[in-house]
Amino acid sequence: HGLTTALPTALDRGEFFIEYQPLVHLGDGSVRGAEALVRWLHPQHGVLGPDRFIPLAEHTGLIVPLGRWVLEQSVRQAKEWRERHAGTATAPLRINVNLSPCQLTHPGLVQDTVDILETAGVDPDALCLEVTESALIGADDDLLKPLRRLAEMGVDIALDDFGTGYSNLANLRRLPVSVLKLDRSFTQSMQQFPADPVDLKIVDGIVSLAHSLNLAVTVEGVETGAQAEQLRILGCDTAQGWYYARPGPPERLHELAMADA
Ligand code: G
Ligand code: G
Ligand code: MN
Ligand code: NA
Repeated sequence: HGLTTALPTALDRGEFFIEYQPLVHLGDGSVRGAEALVRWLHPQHGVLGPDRFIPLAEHTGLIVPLGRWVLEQSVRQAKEWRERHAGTATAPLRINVNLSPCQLTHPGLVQDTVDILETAGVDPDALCLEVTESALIGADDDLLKPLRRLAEMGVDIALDDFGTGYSNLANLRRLPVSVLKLDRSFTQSMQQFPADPVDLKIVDGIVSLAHSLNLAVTVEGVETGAQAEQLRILGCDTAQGWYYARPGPPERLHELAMADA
């Protein structure tokens, strides 16, 4: 349909933009960074979320230049926040960027990432690349090699939507990941206070395993204070969700970060 024909030129027409959703330290509530979430301002259909066009971009190969653009914009944005916050009590903000499976197999990934960080003058440890658990299931060494090189440089790799795939937990130690992003479904199970004891035990077990492997745990989809509090008690490190803020423009993220500095 219409999206298919408009997508290939949308990047050149400057129709994509990025919203940023804060990542909050559960221990003290401070903003530590943001996840970059791409949107398409379509001339007829208005703002479209990634679910409407990322699958299409993957199918047509546009995801490679689009993903590179998102990475470049996000890294430059992180640089700007860091400069503005220099000399304040705000922790240096970090930026999370989603990688689609097609980008993982694209040979330019490592060099593009290095170039983008160097050009912007941003430390690799300011960047976290999110890869879904399903993209890494059964991953062979060829697929993991670029991620390993990025991890060695200091880029964090997060396993996104963790717990939705067929997690072979023993497989985790083989992956060059340093962050688990627990899927929203775990957060939803913390709606009641106190949550179902079995759900609490499951999350408790995942957090213990993650920490024993030196992985940080980020929780997604936090919508209430009760969820935040239970996830904090369970030892989760970082949270993201509407309870803190919806995805929004970069200026909003700056304000949220300054508010608790
Ligand atoms: O807010 P939300 O509807 O924006 O995001 C929906 C999904 O789109 C999420 O699973 C997220 O991982 C994905 N997504 C958002 N931005 C990007 C991006 O820049 N690249 C890729 N590959 N996926 C993205
Ligand atoms: O990459 P990923 O699928 O995790 O992207 C995050 C997705 O979750 C985006 O679509 C974002 O808009 C959505 N999201 C972020 N916070 C919340 C929340 O608190 N509740 C719900 N239901 N969705 C959220
Ligand atoms: Mn994500
Ligand atoms: Na996710």
